[in-house]
Amino acid sequence: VFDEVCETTGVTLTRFMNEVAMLNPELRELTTLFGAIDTACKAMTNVVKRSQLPSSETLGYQGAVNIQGEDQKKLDVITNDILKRALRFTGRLGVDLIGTANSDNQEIVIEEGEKYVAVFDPLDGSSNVDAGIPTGTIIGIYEHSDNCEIDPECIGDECTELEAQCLANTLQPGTNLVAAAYCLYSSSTFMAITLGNGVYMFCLDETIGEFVLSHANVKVPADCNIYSMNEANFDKWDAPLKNVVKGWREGTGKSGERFTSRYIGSMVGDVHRTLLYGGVFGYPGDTKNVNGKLRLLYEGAPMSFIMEQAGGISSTGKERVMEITPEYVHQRIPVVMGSKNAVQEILDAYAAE
Ligand code: P6P
Repeated sequence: VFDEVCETTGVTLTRFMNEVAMLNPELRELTTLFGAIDTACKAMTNVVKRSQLPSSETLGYQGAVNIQGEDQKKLDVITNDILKRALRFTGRLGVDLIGTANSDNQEIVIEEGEKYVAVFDPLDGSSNVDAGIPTGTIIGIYEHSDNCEIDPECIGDECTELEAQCLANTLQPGTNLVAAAYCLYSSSTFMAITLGNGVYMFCLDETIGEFVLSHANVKVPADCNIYSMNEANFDKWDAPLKNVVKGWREGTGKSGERFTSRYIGSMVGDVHRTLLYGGVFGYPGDTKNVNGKLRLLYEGAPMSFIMEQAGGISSTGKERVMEITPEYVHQRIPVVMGSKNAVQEILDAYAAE
């Protein structure tokens, strides 16, 4: 189905989604959501690229901290609002839009009876944006597991318990994802999507204001000698991982070749490069942070869905990331993902310990 759509060049995201919906009527509601994501990513790339201009209103910090205690940047809040507004007005969402930029009293939007719930990280890697380093938006879309009976007007504490019930509709494993996407704000603006039938990448052509198909049915190379991790944590990693990375550095690993290290410190950029060039991106657990740093629900699971759909592997080192059910919205998870033969070296090392 998707290959038929991709036979010609110059396929825009809009046309791609319309043709997918024509060929798969059951995906029609889902493709409507991507119209909103398309618009939101165009708006966000503009905001991000203009954010460093002296005249920009988006410089600096909001003066608050998010639920992880990280300083909130004005850009975090603005991109969160852009995405929520775009998704909300599709009328296709059933529960809340869990953005990391919110504080813990998450605003809940209920459109009864609709089919989907979106989780997202509106501007992942935002601490890099002041240096012009790539950042991105990560989105996961689940089917609404059951209707949340909650008063949309509720505020403050009385929501807390109800909110937990509502959020339970988002506490689903990655295997329940029906779609995932990321937007990458870099030298080009990319959008990568999967609806469970391969990964399709689109590049923003600013002369026409459209995302144009650039890579159809992406397949991550099975082998590639690149590893992408924050090596400042090396001494705190597990022994199996340390041994594999040492082998890669010395050229004594399975491939017998020396690996090179590439790390942007922005997940969307590192994963995008891994999808196209191959290699292994990871944020493993360590003695200080046993679950690493990446959040399962709106970083680990959606990016794992995309990586697996491209023929890669995504694991905690011991189990498939997509099979883990979050216990709470901001749960963190160790992740190693990428070229299946290289990631398999890590999995074999853990299995042998
Ligand atoms: P470190 C960004 O804050 C982020 O969540 C990911 O985008 C990125 O991969 C990771 O943290 C970088 O963390 O500790 O290497 O700076």
